[in-house]
Amino acid sequence: MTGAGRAAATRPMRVGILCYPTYGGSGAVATEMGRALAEAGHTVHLFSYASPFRMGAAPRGLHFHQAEVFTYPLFRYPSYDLALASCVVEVARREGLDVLHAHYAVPHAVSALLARESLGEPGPAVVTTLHGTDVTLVGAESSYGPVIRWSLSRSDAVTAVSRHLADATTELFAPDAEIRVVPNFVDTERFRPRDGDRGSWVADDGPTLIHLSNFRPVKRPLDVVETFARVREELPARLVLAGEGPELPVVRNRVRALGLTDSVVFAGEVRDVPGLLQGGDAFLLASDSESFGLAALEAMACGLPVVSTDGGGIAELVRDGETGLLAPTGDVEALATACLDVLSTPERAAGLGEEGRRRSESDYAMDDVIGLYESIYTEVAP
Ligand code: GMT
Repeated sequence: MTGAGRAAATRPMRVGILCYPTYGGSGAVATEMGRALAEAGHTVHLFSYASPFRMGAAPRGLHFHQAEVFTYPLFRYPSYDLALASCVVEVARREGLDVLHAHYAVPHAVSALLARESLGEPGPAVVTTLHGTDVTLVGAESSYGPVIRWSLSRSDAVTAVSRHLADATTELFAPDAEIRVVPNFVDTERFRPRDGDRGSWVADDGPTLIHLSNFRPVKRPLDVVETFARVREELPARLVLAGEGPELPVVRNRVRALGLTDSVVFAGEVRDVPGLLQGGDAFLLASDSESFGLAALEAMACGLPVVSTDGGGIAELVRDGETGLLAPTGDVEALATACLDVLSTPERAAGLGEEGRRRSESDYAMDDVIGLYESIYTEVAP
């Protein structure tokens, strides 16, 4: 069953979701949650600095609010955190909110807590979902650590998208809060194996590898290109690079330098992600670390075998030899061998892809995971 038409598992609630609007997993999860909750009969207010990239046409019950940052000559660093908190307060006073759900701790958990404090008792409950670099990079390597720890301790519930991330958070922050694991989810009705037409990404003369990311350094997109260069020595394959991000210019240069221009497609920020994935034969991820790897789950739901590095929580999702093949981070030779294995053996690819699809339905179905969040909301909301 998809979110459309699904009945709320709990009493209808008024939920505020704070998230990033940009191309990336946490914004995608938050927006799709908002849609699913609204379709189930809850009233959802989505807060961000721009309309989230997966927003589309909002269903009844889903409202978007843009936090406007106030600038003044004295402010060298205008505060988005305050703008967001103020926007939430204004909507909560007007509409009433039972729960504030912060996706990505920085600054959303802090803004949600500030809004609650401003609203006074009883105020909405605050649920914080950790997605990855809010803990592993921003939290660990910046000066924000003490404030992140405080925000986790003051949230009514804290969730992490994988066991690995929950453990890393406990180790780094020792927060005064239980961290529950609630994995990401996929809409298995929309993300499903192709049923015939493979779309326009397909190579006529060989298999297609897909990579989808926000091209940040943590994704190691140059390793994707280096892996593909080795694959290309053996097979007339094509690589589709979907997404935008800071590393893209370097990636383009490397593709040119390796003479791969004719076999690499730069697809940009693709809206039809299921359509993109359905056109591929395997999905490739070379990240330093992924707390979860949402794009890999979406690929699994579309029946693609996943070839990935094994850093972070990815091995919880991609089972080596069952739903994909894993290699150590940075080992482009091993990644290329794994790609060649799946691309040149269709039966092997089909077996891994079928098991990936099955696991996406059994362990990561949207309704089941949204149901987990609904029970957390009822547990903590006043
Ligand atoms: O943490 C980030 O880099 C940003 C975030 C995002 O917005 O894309 O990605 C993280 O959250 C996703 C959704 O939960 C996970 O699928 C990604 O694995 C995770 N990224 C990293 O851990 C690098």
